[in-house]
Amino acid sequence: SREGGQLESFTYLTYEVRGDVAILGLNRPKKRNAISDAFVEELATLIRRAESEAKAGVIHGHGPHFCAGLDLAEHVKKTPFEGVHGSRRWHEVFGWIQKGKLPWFAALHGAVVGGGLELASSVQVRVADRSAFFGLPEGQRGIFVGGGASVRSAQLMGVARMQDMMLTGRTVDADTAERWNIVQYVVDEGAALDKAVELAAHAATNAEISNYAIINALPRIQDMGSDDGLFVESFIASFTATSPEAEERLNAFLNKKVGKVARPEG
Ligand code: 1HE
Repeated sequence: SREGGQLESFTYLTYEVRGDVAILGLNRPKKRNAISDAFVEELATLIRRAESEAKAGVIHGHGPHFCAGLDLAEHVKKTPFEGVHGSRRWHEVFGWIQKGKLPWFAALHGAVVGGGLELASSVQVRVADRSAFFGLPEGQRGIFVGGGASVRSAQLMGVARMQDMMLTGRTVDADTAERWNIVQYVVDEGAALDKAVELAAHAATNAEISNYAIINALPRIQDMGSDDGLFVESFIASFTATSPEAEERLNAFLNKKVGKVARPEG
């Protein structure tokens, strides 16, 4: 069995599969997990690997922070056109997280800033511990967001809050981030990874086709007009409901072989 699978260390990341959950650890703690081009390529490889070996994924950071964003040392050496390609590659790879095969969960602590917030904005569910803080310092660095924040982070928190963060350098703590819809869970310091793995393990037990629709249809439907969105919803609803797996799962419920919907905890 894959229970307690082996932790593998690569140059920038660690990789482990626990049960049906792949766990990717950003592991460049001396540079606060700053993301270079080579880092993005290793992330790309491990996302693809996770898709073939697991049913859900978790991303977390080793060391004192989740992620300090773009590797600024590398950024200064680029031509404008190389910069465009670099940003487009972030979009492509983060796009595999946002609209790929697996549901992804982020466990956040310490700094979640710049490109780190962009990476966190790509997953479906974010868990922050109380040490987490969020910021978009691009304005002070003379740059702009390039890893998808204009779309994904803005959709989470709204444009006004994002402009406040970018213009004034405002950083927000975990509780404010929850209020602002940047994260969905706030837990005690040090508890984010376990919580994210627990949530991912649950998501891994959903029907794969339902997860695929949740991951891929919902963000696309948000980009459509309401009438188009509802039309597409009906086709996805029917396609999933008539699958053999749905029949099995629906019968299991009707025959009282599986649990009911649980009341919320606490
Ligand atoms: C880095 C980076 C980095 C740290 N690129 N090297 N991101 C930022 O503007 C955030 C910049 N970083 C920070 O504000 C702080 O490092 C932190 C608040 C995240 C952490 O502070 P701390 O005190 O724990 O660490 P530190 O001492 O500042 O950093 C340790 C080392 O990491 C140090 O290098 P050293 O050689 O002196 O040991 C730092 O220079 C290095 N380091 N962050 C390169 N980001 C696709 S577009 C996305 C646009 C962006 O992401 S812009 C935001 C970039």
